[in-house]
Amino acid sequence: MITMDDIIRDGHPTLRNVAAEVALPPSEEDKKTLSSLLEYLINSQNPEIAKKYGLRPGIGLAAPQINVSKRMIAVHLTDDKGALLSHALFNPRIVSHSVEMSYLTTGEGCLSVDESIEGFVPRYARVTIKGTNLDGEEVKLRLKGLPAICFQHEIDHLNGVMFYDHIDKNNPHKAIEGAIAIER
Ligand code: K1U
Ligand code: NI
Repeated sequence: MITMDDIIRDGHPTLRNVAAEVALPPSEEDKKTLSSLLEYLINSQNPEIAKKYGLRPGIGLAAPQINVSKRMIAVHLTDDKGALLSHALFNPRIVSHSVEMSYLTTGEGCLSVDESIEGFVPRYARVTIKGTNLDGEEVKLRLKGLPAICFQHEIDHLNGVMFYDHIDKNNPHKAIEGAIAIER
């Protein structure tokens, strides 16, 4: 199982690399890696397991964060209607997005960044994502709200981009014109 010792931190060069496409059908090793990303999220959201192993709770995780520079991500969260959204994807991509933007009023965190970095992170308000799941099926997801933001944060990791790259350095809490403010 993945623990915080396996998660590389800001400054590690892998976090700035563009990750490689996963050859499909995936190898058993790639499937194991992707399953372990999702398993981390599930474990980290279980208070007893998180305490026992010192896991920081997460709603998303990308393979580069465990020093595997391949295009794989997992997301595990409940949406604003209380529905569980749990996905592990190979080669996820944004196939379309809104012009409208959104941001979390509390900003974003990252399991690879130990300190808190304040500021608004502009994200597309709505995205359509395509990718391949652990059963080898192509999935298409239409997302908004926190799930849309979380997928964009994870896909950024595959491209060597960190959430704070998007924050206005001179004015981190500058209003994002026309964007939807999401409270959580
Ligand atoms: O990719 C990562 O480093 C994980 C990160 C993902 C993320 C955070 C904020 C916005 C978008 C994506 C986290 O999961 S940080 C922890 C977190 O946000 C959270 C954890 C438990 C419950 C609710 C939120
Ligand atoms: Ni992150």
